Amino acid sequence: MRSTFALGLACAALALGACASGGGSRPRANEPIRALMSADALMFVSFDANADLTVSAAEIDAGRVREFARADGNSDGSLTPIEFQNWANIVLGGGQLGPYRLDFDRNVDNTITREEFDTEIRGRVVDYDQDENGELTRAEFVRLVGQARPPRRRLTPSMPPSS
Ligand SMILES: [Ca+2]
Ligand SMILES: [Ca+2]
Ligand SMILES: [Ca+2]
Ligand SMILES: [Ca+2]
Repeated sequence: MRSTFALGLACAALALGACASGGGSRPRANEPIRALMSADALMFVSFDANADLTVSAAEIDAGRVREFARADGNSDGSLTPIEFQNWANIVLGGGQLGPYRLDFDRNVDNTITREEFDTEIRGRVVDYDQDENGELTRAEFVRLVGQARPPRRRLTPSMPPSS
């Protein structure tokens, strides 16, 4: 699922420069550098409460709690598809870019539990945190086209073991 997500991003908005149709791998002079950003970067950047341009582990924890509360419109502790969509519209700039609902709802029961939400956010932090210092800097959100790092394997405790 995440590989198709990354492929989709290659041509999605927020890519810097046009998504060339040629697909040539060698950049030419004057060709804009193409980079990928996922809409979750918009959210993570907003977590930087003290505006030091680094999102610390504590800021990530606080932001995760805040965003779940924001998304959970009826405060029942889980997110329906409509609640998720409303949240994505305002926090992720609409539903066109990822992360998508099923990135969170790993057991596909149409409910995003708090655990599923936390697991996905934590996993995304790990994916971004290139230097593994637990903090996110802006450079860590940018991946050049063709150099996207494969997502690391992560534990998804809410998923049943695959048979
Ligand atoms: Ca900060
Ligand atoms: Ca709810
Ligand atoms: Ca679920
Ligand atoms: Ca880092």
